[in-house]
Amino acid sequence: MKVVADMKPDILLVEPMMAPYEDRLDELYTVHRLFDASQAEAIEAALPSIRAVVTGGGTGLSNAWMEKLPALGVIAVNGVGTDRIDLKFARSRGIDVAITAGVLTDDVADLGIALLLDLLRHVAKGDAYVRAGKWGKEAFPLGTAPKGKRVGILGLGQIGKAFGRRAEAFGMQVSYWNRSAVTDVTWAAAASPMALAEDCDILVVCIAASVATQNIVNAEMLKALGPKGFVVNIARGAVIDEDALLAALHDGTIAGAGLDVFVNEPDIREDFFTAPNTVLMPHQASATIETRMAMGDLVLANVAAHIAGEKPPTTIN
Ligand code: 8YV
Repeated sequence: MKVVADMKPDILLVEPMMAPYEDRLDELYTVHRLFDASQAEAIEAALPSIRAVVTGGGTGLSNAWMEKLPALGVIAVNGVGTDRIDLKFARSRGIDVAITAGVLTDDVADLGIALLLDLLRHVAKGDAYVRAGKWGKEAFPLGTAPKGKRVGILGLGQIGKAFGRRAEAFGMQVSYWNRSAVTDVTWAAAASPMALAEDCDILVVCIAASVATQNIVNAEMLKALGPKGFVVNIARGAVIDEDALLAALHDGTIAGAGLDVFVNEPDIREDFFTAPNTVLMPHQASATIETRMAMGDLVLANVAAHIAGEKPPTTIN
């Protein structure tokens, strides 16, 4: 006789989620954890019956994996980025790709502001200075006021707009460049990414990663930004030419950078560790309890809808 547990649908969890959401997945499904090496054999055996994949925005799912999963009907992304998923290929196999649309916008914009303020006001540097017992013994550098500075937002989607609204509250001047026309803002639109870099003090990268936007921030743009200019990246590492960025940071072509994302996470280039005036975060922009819960709810809803034979509510392909 079959036990009930065996009748639960099989799903593949590519990277960990908040514990209550993993618990809920375990209640409803037989969860195969790709990040748990001890499960490798069991996953191999379960490949034909896996009906849903839960993955992160930065991790996605390769075509090779989709081909290994004949029963796969939904990829539920715990994030909004789909740059690591071939959406057309998924569609051609009848696989819905669903994201956590709308719920992480504010937190990602907030982290962008945190990075910007840190660059200008030296929070991380001040913390290290105090802990090292240097207060009163060594001079601490003056900061730079955000008020009146020009922020150039590359990619004016939901996150870019949320960042712009926040920057305005700090008295900053906002301009942007976006691939398509944006009609619901009054900020100045730059004619090109290069024109944006030429006319701003802080270049804030919010653009979605794709083949078209890979390395869109290149050596020429960093040169145009100049030795007083900063870069903040809350999008994806791949939208900036990392060789050019590291060179520009180390040789003073730009003043510094606040980075939440990198090309090869988590094994990022060691040159970042010694880059001057640079604040590094381990890809945390959406990582608040509140937002990860809202994201978890959407992931659960998307998987449940597919298993129930319905369209996952935030399908995008
Ligand atoms: C998450 C993200 O950190 O939304 C995205 O695309 O990269 C982030 O929100 C990631 O999806 C969690 O794995």
